[in-house]
Amino acid sequence: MSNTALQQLNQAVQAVMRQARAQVLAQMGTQLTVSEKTSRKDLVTNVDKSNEHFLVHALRQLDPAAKILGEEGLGDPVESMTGHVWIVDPIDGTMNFVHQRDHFAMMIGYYVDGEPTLGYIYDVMGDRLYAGGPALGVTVNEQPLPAPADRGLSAGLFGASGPLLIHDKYQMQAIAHASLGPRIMGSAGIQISQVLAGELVGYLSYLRPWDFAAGRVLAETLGLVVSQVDGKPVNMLSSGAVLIATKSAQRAILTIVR
Ligand code: 2AM
Ligand code: CA
Ligand code: CA
Ligand code: CA
Repeated sequence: MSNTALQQLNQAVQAVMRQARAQVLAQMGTQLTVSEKTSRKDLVTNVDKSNEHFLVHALRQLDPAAKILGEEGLGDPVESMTGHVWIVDPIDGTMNFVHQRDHFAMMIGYYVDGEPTLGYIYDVMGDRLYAGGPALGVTVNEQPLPAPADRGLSAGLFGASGPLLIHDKYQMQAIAHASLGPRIMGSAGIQISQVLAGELVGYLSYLRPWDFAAGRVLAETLGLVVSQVDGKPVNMLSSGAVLIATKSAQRAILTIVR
C-alpha cells in the first residue's frame, strides 16, 4: 500500500472511531443491558455488541476484502494472519465501563500479512485517540507523540494486572517490588496507552489478541518492545501473558521471571 493510501486509511479509521465514541456516549445516557460471559468478573453489555457491529461494518466498507476479528464474535472467523486482518476490541475495560463509566477504551489493530501496520487506542472519556503505525509514526489527537525515554524498571511505575498480581503469577510481586510501584487500571488499552506516553515503564497481563493487537503496533512504532514473558515473539492469534515495555524495563523483567 502506498504511503498516501495508508495515510487516507488512517484518517478514515480515526473518523470512524470518533463517530463510534459519540454513539457510545449517547448510549451511556440510556439503561445498559449487562450480562455475564464466563463469570461475574467477565461482563458484556449491549454497547460492546452494538459498537463492535458498527466498527466491523465501517471497516468492511473501508477494506472490503479484509478479515475482521472482533472480541464479541460479530466479525469473521480468522485462522491465519495472511492478507489484510483487522482486530477489534469494541469496549476494553467493560467492568470499568459498567461500574465507573470511565477508564475504558476502543481498540483496532491492522496487520498486513502479519506485519503490524496501523493501531488505534481510544481512551473514550479522556477523549485521547492514539493512532498510527511504523510508516506514519504515532499521534495523539493528531499531534505527534514522541518516543518515551528508555527508563529502567527501578526508575518507573509498572503496569500490573489485578489477577496476576493477586495470584503472583510470572513473579509479578517481585516485578512490582523492583519498580517504583504497581498501578492497576482494569483496561489493557488504558494501561498500554500509559506505556506509550511514558507514564509506565511496562505492562504485563494475560491478554487475548484484541487486547494487544492495537497496542503492539503503536508500542513497536515508538521503540518499545512487545514479547511473551520468556522474551519470545507474540503470536497475534493466540492468548497468553504479554509484556509491553521499554527495552531496559523488559531486560529487568525477563531476568526476574527467568
Ligand atoms: P475486556 O474488558 O475487553 O474484556 C482487565 O479486565 C483487562 O483484561 C481488560 O482490558 C479486559 O478486557 C482484559 N481481559 C482479558 N481477558 C479477560 C477475562 N477473561 N476476563 C476479564 N477481563 C479480561
Ligand atoms: Ca470482554
Ligand atoms: Ca479487552
Ligand atoms: Ca472488550
